[in-house]
Amino acid sequence: FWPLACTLLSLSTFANVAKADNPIVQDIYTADPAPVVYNDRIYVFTGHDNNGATFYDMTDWRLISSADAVNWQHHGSPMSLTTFKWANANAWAGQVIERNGKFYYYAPVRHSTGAMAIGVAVSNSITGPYTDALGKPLVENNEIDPTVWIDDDGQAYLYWGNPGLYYVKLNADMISYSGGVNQVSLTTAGFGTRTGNAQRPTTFEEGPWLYKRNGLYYMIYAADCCSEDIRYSTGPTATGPWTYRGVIMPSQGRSFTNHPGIIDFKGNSYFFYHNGALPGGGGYARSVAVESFTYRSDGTIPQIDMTTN
Ligand code: FUB
Repeated sequence: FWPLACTLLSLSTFANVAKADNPIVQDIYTADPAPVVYNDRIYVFTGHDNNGATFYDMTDWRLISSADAVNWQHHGSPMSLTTFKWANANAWAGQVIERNGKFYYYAPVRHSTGAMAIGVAVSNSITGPYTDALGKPLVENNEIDPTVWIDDDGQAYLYWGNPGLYYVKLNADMISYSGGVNQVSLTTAGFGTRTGNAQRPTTFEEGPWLYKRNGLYYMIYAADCCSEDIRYSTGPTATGPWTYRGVIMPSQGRSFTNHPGIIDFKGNSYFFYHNGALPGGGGYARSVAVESFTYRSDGTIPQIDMTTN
């Protein structure tokens, strides 16, 4: 591994948003950031766009970490498509969570039968290597983009989706669930109104990111494809009901997708996303970036613009 120096710059035109030196990985294309705080470090799991790709023909995931959100250490590849013997393509947007000293990596891949499915891999170390926990999909309904959250009462939730939004209540073992698959009713009150797409009347597209902060549950997501922006909804419980809150990051830059991840770390809040900012960048050559921001006093999130460079 080697460190990549990034420098926080002065406040931007938005008084509560600070700019970092982006993208935070500059030697390869990365996408779909999933940050997690562990042992006083931010670990960011990412997808990996291959050079010259003309689709999301991704074959491994990458991991970087930082103690200060400025200097990033590269950890290589903690997991690849070959981890899931039953999968044959599409190492897409995953997320890792720790429970009782083990790390669980939820990732969407294409089952060799043809449908997208979500696998779960496990490791004793956050940096991996991760091994398939089940030898088969955890859930399979041809949808993607898992996000995982453990509530204060110990109940873990796994959401995922495009074009729907679904969740299961994970058991304490984190590799099974009870109660079946639940589909969230995508109402315009909950997820905003999209125009010009009769099949998708709300703005929700994909890439959900669930968390709780100061008693409020947040569902952040890529919206209004294509090009995507990032929007969010909030609710009083991990299963809603959800209230639409608006746009966080407008559609900007050369990637027509975006994918959110939000954490608090050492007194600051960080918004991770991707764009096409590296040379040669675009829809299938994306780059992970980060902006720090401050929640408003009512818990709402200000508009955050991409670093343009
Ligand atoms: O990286 C492949 C797909 O593109 C992800 O699953 C989506 O969220 C979009 O970013």
